[in-house]
Amino acid sequence: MQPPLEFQPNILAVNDGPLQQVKYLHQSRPTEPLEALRQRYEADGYLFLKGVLPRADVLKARHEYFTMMQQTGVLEENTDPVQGIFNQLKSPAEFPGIGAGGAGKNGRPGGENAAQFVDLAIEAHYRDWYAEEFCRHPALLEFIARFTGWDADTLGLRRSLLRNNIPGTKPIGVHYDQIFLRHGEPTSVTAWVPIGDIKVCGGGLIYLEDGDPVGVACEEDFKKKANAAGLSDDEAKDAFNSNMMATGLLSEYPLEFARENQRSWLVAEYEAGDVVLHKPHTV
Ligand SMILES: O=C(O)CCC(=O)C(=O)O
Ligand SMILES: [Fe+2]
Repeated sequence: MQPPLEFQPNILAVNDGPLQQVKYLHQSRPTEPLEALRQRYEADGYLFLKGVLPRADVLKARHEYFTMMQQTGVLEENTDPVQGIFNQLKSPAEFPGIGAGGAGKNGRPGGENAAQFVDLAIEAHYRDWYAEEFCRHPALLEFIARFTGWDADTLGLRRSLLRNNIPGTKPIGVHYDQIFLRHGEPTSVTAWVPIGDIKVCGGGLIYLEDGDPVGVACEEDFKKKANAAGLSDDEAKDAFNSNMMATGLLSEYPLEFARENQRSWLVAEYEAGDVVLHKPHTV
């Protein structure tokens, strides 16, 4: 187990080393026939859709976010907030990403120096430009309603995370989302939405190739262990139960995890307006 790497801007690396053997996510268009899109989602465990949201609407959310965070000194001086350029004169330790395991259980990482940044980053989740306009964007809801066939019954879960890692901070580790949603049936769809353009090395989400069966097998394993240990139903549903890691993660070491499961990590360059949908057990 290695300590986290020094951040190098043009190297695609995870917690335990540079990623070799990466592959790219398959791209889809929201205008393709729904049946083809559904089949691809089932087969791959994800659907990477180009241009679902109007670019201007995504950049508006980005502008609002960075305008709000500017007072913490996170941005390089005399730059436009929408660019989101990190102030290299500052220590990254002052700006820990929310829920990246700093204090476990999506706690408040980083101590006193980081308090203002973390408090504002949490506050951002409750602002209308995020909770209403961005998370409930009509183009997203409309696509999901058609894609799933849920139509008018489509509901947005209130739990949503505005991930905010700056260069070199700790990302969330290897996981599938159902681990955090285990009180419900595994029928939800996650939409992962980049709030801006992200280069391949820029920290966008990476997926395990054919990861859904791996997540399903992990969940089965958790269930077996819970039974064997005599946990009650309620205890077994807790994402942080005694058989799991304190953070609810499968691993902090993506290279090792991919090797053990004999799969590659899938990466992509993302643009504002893109959306990736994925299944509840997709890793
Ligand atoms: O904490 C949660 O509810 C979900 C976190 C998560 O799945 C993520 O950030 O990718
Ligand atoms: Fe997730």
